[in-house]
Amino acid sequence: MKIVTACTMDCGDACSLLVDTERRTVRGNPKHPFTKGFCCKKGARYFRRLDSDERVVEPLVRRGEGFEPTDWDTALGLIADRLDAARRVPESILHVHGHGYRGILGTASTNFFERLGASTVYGCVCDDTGIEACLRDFGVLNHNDPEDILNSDRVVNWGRDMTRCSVHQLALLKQARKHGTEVLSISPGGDGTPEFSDVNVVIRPGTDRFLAAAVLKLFLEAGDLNPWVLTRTANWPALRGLVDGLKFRDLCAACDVPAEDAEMVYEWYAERGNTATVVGWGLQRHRFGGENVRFINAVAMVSGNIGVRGGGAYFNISSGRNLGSWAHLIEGGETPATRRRLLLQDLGAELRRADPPVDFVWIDGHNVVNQVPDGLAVAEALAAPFTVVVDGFLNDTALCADVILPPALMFERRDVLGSYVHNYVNLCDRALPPRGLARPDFDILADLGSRLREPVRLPDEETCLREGLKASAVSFDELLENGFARVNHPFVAFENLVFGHLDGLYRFPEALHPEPAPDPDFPLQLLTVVSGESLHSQIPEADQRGVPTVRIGRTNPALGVLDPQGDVYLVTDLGAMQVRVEVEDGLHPRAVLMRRGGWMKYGQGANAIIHPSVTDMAFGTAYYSQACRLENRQP
Ligand SMILES: Nc1nc2c(c(=O)[nH]1)NC1C(S)=C(S)[C@@H](COP(=O)(O)OP(=O)(O)OC[C@H]3O[C@@H](n4cnc5c(=O)[nH]c(N)nc54)[C@H](O)[C@@H]3O)O[C@H]1N2
Ligand SMILES: Nc1nc2c(c(=O)[nH]1)N[C@H]1C(S)=C(S)[C@@H](COP(=O)(O)OP(=O)(O)OC[C@H]3O[C@@H](n4cnc5c(=O)[nH]c(N)nc54)[C@H](O)[C@@H]3O)O[C@H]1N2
Ligand SMILES: [Mo]
Repeated sequence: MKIVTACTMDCGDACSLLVDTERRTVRGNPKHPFTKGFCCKKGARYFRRLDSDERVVEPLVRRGEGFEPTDWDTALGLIADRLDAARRVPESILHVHGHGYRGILGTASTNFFERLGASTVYGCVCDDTGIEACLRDFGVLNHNDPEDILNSDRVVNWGRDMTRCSVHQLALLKQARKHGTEVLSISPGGDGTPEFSDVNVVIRPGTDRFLAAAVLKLFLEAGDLNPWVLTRTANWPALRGLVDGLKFRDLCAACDVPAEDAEMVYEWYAERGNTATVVGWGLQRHRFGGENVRFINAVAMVSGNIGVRGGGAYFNISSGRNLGSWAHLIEGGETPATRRRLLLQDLGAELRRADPPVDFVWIDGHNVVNQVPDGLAVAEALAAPFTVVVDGFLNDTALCADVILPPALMFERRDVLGSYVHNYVNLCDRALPPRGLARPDFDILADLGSRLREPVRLPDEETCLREGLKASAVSFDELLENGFARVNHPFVAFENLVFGHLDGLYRFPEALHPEPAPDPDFPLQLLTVVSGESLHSQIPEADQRGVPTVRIGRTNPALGVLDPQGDVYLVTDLGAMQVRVEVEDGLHPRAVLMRRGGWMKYGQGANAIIHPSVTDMAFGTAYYSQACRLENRQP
């Protein structure tokens, strides 16, 4: 049978998919205007995950160092007793939820634990730094329709590796190029951007704000700025004053971009016609990631490319903007006015010092031990509380659990979800029964809630879906029929230069922070970038054997003393791991590139040696500011 469903993985392409349940194949829905009949490798191979021998398909309870299978009644009975005891001090409960699965029903655990008054986490491992930067500039999160890239004369892509993170944006860009759109990409190199770019500019990691400021400097010097654009901004004199006081050569030196290249970027923005700006997620995973995004947005604005067809600045939209909440329909429990919040990026230390202590932890959709910095500290801290992990695989987080509950995975449950790139809402229909004893997260919580001494009752699934769709007036019945629905938003964001701030004006950044000087003991920078093969840590275990690979450029100073063929260790202030080194052209000399997601249990998880540190905005994670070195000697 062929069923129209959708991908619930944390990826902006959010594809509508056709699943053939007999042949166990997946392809893109040809009727979906964004998916256009094809899907990426991680979607196409999803049956490998569903049918994997490694999958957990029955509840497991800890017995000493290992786990024993049990039935749902026993598992949920045990959990309900622990939760009832912990409810006496609601803060002693901690809920940690990632975006391992998305959707309207996917918010169930968040809504459930909010009702219990549980502690939660703050801080972000993904895109909040860039979002906060865009909110400060535009006053609201929005961008042109992704299809508008077809109207661009030029695209300046600041570090988005679409060959891996978004093959559907890549397809649009390729289509645009066929009709003459030119693409310039800026990145530390070693990625897939040359595949779709006419020109590549190599930049020192973390320093895009200086290149953007250099371009602004050239705009100021050229002098023919659009007065209408400037009247639509609240603080142009502040930015002009700041840039006036900076020297073009110093700015180029700060980002290691040759003056000719910075002039070229300026020309791409200054020439006749419209230039779209794409802002990748990588450049906001740095200490001054927010400022990087703000200066890039400022170039798009000053060059007159905001609010116009073929222009715009694409960071992302909110995947929840077309969906509403159903939390108010829950019965029982009481949402408190404030909740205790622990900093996600430093969860190990936060758990250790929590007062009152955390006694009960529920983790779902998040391989938190593997994906947040200093993961080993998180693993260690999870030993004390009673920990429930809802996950289908024995990954680094599940191994810390007292009870592991097997969730139904995508295609085995129903949900509805949006995208952080496009404006379609997709139905993720149930194509298959859950494998083994697995159950949808929503069911698990509904069952658990009804077992509590003071029950917490979830509405039925369809009520939640219908409630969630009210926000965008999408009809549930249309969704059932077509598998997707378009939610209308203006094709061009910020037309007439009206922004989301109360006064309707745009805001420029007013400070440019210097990049911290490199530490002589750790002169390189570790970039743990996405992999095209899988989503984050959702990697088959068989693919994780052996020593992980890092890539460095031919001009990397480590090569002066390093024998790349010998045993090599990647060393940070937090520890060391063995790696294999590949040397290639075009990488910035400071960059050490590693594809993220490998598990610590196989000696692969880089977050074991990445220090907790926050970015300049919204408590994002400065993963890519991690200083490191490579050496042959085991430290
Ligand atoms: N070093 C480093 N680390 C990073 C980053 C980085 O740049 N560098 N960036 C990060 C980014 S961008 C992000 S978004 C985060 C991602 O961090 P995570 O959200 O932890 O991402 P995943 O590794 O995909 O883990 C999701 C988990 O959800 C599980 N899952 C899948 N479907 C379901 C379901 O239906 N129900 C339940 N209960 N579980 C399910 C999967 O099996 C998987 O174990 O990590 C970040 N970590
Ligand atoms: N296949 C696949 N697709 C995914 C995901 C996945 O895990 N696998 N994850 C999804 C999620 S949650 C996210 S957040 C996105 C992430 O998608 P990406 O934007 O690709 O994010 P990153 O992997 O963090 O960033 C990698 C890119 O940023 C560049 N970069 C790093 N530092 C800098 C810098 O300082 N300046 C510039 N100009 N460039 C820099 C790198 O060269 C690389 O090309 O992908 C989504 N899509
Ligand atoms: Mo992310």
